[in-house]
This record gives sequence, structure tokens and C-alpha cells, in this order.
Amino acid sequence: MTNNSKLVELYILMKRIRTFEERVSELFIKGHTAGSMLHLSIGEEIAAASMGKAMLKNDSFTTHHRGHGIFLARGGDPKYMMAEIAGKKDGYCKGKGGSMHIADMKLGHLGSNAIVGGGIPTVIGAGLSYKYQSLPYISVAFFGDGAMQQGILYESMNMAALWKLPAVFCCINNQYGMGTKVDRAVGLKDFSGRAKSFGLNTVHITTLDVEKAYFKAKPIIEDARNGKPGFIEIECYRFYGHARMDKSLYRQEKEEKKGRKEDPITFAKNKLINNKLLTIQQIYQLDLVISNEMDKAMNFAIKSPLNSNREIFKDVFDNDKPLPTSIKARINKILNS
Ligand SMILES: Cc1ncc(C[n+]2csc(CCOP(=O)(O)OP(=O)(O)O)c2C)c(N)n1
Repeated sequence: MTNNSKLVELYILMKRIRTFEERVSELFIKGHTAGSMLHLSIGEEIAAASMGKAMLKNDSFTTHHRGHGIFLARGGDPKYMMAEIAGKKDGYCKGKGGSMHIADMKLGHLGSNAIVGGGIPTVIGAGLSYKYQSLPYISVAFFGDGAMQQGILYESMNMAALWKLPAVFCCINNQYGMGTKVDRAVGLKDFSGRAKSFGLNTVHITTLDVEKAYFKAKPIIEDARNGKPGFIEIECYRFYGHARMDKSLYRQEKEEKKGRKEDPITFAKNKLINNKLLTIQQIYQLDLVISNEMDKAMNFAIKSPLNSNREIFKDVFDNDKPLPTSIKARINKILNS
């Protein structure tokens, strides 16, 4: 595949991720999402798209709580993803995981984890199993800059380097951990330097150009496949609040305006036009197809049935044990004894 067609592919993927999350946001406003927390990656699509395309079939990954884009980039079906976020029966985990806990082993998604840094060590297990079985796959842990302060990352990087595992640690540095700017959370921002000191191959991606990001990430991924684990930091900007209801009052309007101007999708669109790869009309047509795809996914999620009361407990508790009784039944039992 030529570089030119790669940019078209990457643009389409970023646009699909953005549109998917815009519809998820709509789903939330309409009261169709399960639970109150929803973390969008609008503005950060360059990370999911470049990494998602640079990984190969059968490679696996874990994500943090902001992982919709990564799952979509790895082949997640927007219909079943949206149904999961809505807590419906047709969701990837029958609606029992929701936005923050989607997983699908068939697509190599080893789980999303809401504990900051919690998904990182899983890739050590996956990497070890690939090495042990001589399988040509890698496993990637996706996490935010907040996880750079978690000890488990350093234990995992050390083991990956020591055992020469096919593992990659990908830090999506969106500049914030909830309301705390990264400058106020770390003494030294040289994340790659930290990883290098453990013996990892590193790259620090600061561009808005998704194509460049892809070509910088690819060799790190392929080196990992050959037993040299890697660390990739991708800088971007979280356009909106930490979660859907966060109005990010801790940020200056001026900063947000500047951050939102640095949009990887707008950058890719301009590059496509300037390099005469696509016309404005062709991009408009592509965007329309994507918009229709995500409308269908949203309607699918809304129409998907809820689980029955009995189904809700399945796969959550040990299936061989009796189901827990309701709190009301337990209180009545005490009162009547
Ligand atoms: C161990 C742990 N500490 C604190 C929290 C609360 N918490 C949830 S998200 C978050 C910020 C994480 O920031 P980052 O890792 O940069 O990811 P981002 O939300 O920016 O994508 C925090 C502190 C948590 N879930 N787990």
C-alpha cells in the first residue's frame, strides 16, 4: 500500500472514531447510556488511528477508561459497541461492561480497565504466552499520562525488557489526568527517557499528522514483534472534559480554543486536499457515509433489548453458586427472624 492511500485510510478511521463518539454523546444526552461515566477521546483520534493501523491482525491490546477509539480502530463493530455502552443485550459484553469495560477476545481486546494503570500488566502475560508458543503477535497496553505515575507501569516495563517480550506500552498524553495538567503532576516530563532507562525502544510523537505518527509507531511495533519491547508516547489534546458531565472549569477558554484548533482530523483533511488525494466533494461523501453508519449504530443500540433480571446476574457471579438475594429480601429475613 502506498503512503497516499494510507492517509485516506487513516482519515476515514479518525473520522469514524470522532463521529462514533459524537453519537455516543448524543446517546448520553438522550438518557440511553448505562451508568453515569462516559469518557470521550474527541481530539485524540490520531493515537487510536495510527496505532490501530500499525498493529497487525491477531495482535492484542488493553485499554484504559477512554478506549472507544482504540477498539474501533482494531475492528470493533460500532453497533455492538454502542449497544454495550447503552447497557443492552446486543452489546459486546451483553451490556454488562458498559463504556469503561468493553472487551472482546476475538478481536484481541483483552479488556478495558478503569483503574489507572490497571490494564498494563495484562500485556506482559499476553506477550509471555506469545513468546512461549512462538506466535508472531504483540500485545499493546494503552493508557494515559496519569498512568505514567503508577508503579505497575515500571514493574511491567522492566519485565518486558528482561524477558524480551513482544509488548508495547503506548501512553496517550492528552495533557490532563482528570483536572490536573500534566505539568502539575510530574517533575520531569521526559516519559520516553524513563522507558529508555528500562531498556525499551522509544518514540515520542508530537505531530498532528496521522500519517507521520503511523510511520513513527510502525517500527517500534515491528521491533517488539522481534523481541525488543517498546514505548510510544503520543501527545494530543483532550478537547472536552474528563468525562461527559465535566465542564472543565479548571481550564482557560483560551487554552481550549488553541487546543481544539490543533485538530488531527482537520489537518488530515487539509493534507488530502492540498496533495490532491481527494476533493472536498469526495471528503464530503465519505463523511456522509460515516455519519449514516454511526446513525444506524445509535438506532441499533436504542432498539436493542435490555437483559432480563435473571440474565443480569449471569457471567457476573459464579454461575455454579446460587444467585444473591435482593437487599430487600435479606432485610425482610432479618426482620422476620
Ligand atoms: C489507581 C486510580 N487512581 C485514581 C483513579 C481516578 N481516576 C480516574 S481517571 C483518572 C485520570 C486518568 O488520567 P490519564 O491516565 O491521563 O487518562 P485520561 O483520563 O487523561 O485519558 C483518575 C485519577 C483511578 N481510577 N484509579
